[in-house]
Amino acid sequence: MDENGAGDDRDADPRGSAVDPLADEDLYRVLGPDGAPVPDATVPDLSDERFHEIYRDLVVTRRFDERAVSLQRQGRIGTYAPCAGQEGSAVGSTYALADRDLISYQYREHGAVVARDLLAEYLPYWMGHESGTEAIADGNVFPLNIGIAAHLPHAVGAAWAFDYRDEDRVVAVHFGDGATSEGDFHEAMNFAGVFDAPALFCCHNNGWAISVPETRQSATDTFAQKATAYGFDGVRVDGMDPLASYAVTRAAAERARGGGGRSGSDGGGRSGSDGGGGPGSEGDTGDDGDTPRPTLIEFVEYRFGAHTTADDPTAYRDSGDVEPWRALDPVDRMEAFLRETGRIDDEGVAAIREEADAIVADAIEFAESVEPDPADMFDHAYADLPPEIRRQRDDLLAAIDEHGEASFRREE
Ligand SMILES: Cc1ncc(C[n+]2csc(CCOP(=O)(O)OP(=O)(O)O)c2C)c(N)n1
Ligand SMILES: [Mg+2]
Repeated sequence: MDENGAGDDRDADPRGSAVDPLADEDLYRVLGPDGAPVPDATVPDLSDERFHEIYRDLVVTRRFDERAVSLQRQGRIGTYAPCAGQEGSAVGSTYALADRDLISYQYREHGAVVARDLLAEYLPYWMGHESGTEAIADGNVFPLNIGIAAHLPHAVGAAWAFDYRDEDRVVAVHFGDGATSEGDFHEAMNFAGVFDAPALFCCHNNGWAISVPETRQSATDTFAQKATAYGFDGVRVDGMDPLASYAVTRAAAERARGGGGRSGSDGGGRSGSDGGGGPGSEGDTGDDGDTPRPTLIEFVEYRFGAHTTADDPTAYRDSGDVEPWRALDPVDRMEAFLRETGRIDDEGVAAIREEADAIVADAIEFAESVEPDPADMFDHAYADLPPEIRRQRDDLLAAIDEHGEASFRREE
């Protein structure tokens, strides 16, 4: 250890990533970099229609991302967190859940919202309308969370409540590598382990927490192994492989439902399960039987773009750092898989791209048609407004009455 308490490995290349994307054999994979199944891969047993839907949602998420960055540059949405490179884990994992399962995400897993078919409802949030986060709740998606890891205890509480009420629902809570350094992460993990909460801890190790590389985030070899300290399994998967992400999430969801005992799902889980053993799990705790158990899933992936539209990644990483990861592009790999297995041709790809463009264009048109209501900012946080907040709301409404709504709108 040096005087900063860091080991040699982490000091050697503080800007580099600990993972060689092409060589890391500890990762659970279904698809190789070229999209062909790796030797001995278990390809999830899904219908052709389901494979096409996964591919379409990957393309929609990528297109949404490009357009969202562009909209931000035009001043049509606020600060945005790009997800290019990370679509495979968000989309693949959501397809492994039932529609009744709850998703609690950080702020970058837009693919999960796309896979729940809530893009139009969601986009208004990024335009400053609270109605955008309210609407996705109807699709069992919690509002996004900016306070790093603060949503994890809430998500575990929800999971525990589902178990307590004997509801067959699990919670997938998404967060980043940086979030694992927060106390909330450890408290949530401990609680879930002790109380058998049906929670899936989906850690997106994208190499960076803004400018802090994963090598400076933790002294452990992997993020998955942190689960051992809390008495449940950790799984490490190629998060840029949508089918591997599907498979490990599916297995973790089965475990959270109590093995085979209480499984059975609708929505994304319609097809056959890949078993409850947890492909590639580290620190197997030997949990069998009907007790719901949580799982920590480390999705190893890479953020192609900036942390947010307010960030300049060239200040802390070289563009050459990104290149090796582009070989694992989740959208390209899924397309190559479909082509290679005869499930899609040029015409099919063109049709899906056209459909994706239309879905995103419609979502933008819908979001831009939402009329802002200044009083919205007081809604949705409380079932009943506390007196002080109600007073502020009444004051605002009185001022609008007196001066006119236009006085409260920004000049375009
Ligand atoms: C409690 C808290 N501390 C600091 C921040 C500032 N912050 C915003 S994003 C971020 C990095 C999070 O990194 P990670 O969890 O890896 O997620 P990623 O952005 O890579 O998806 C930080 C430190 C915050 N939002 N909340
Ligand atoms: Mg990160």
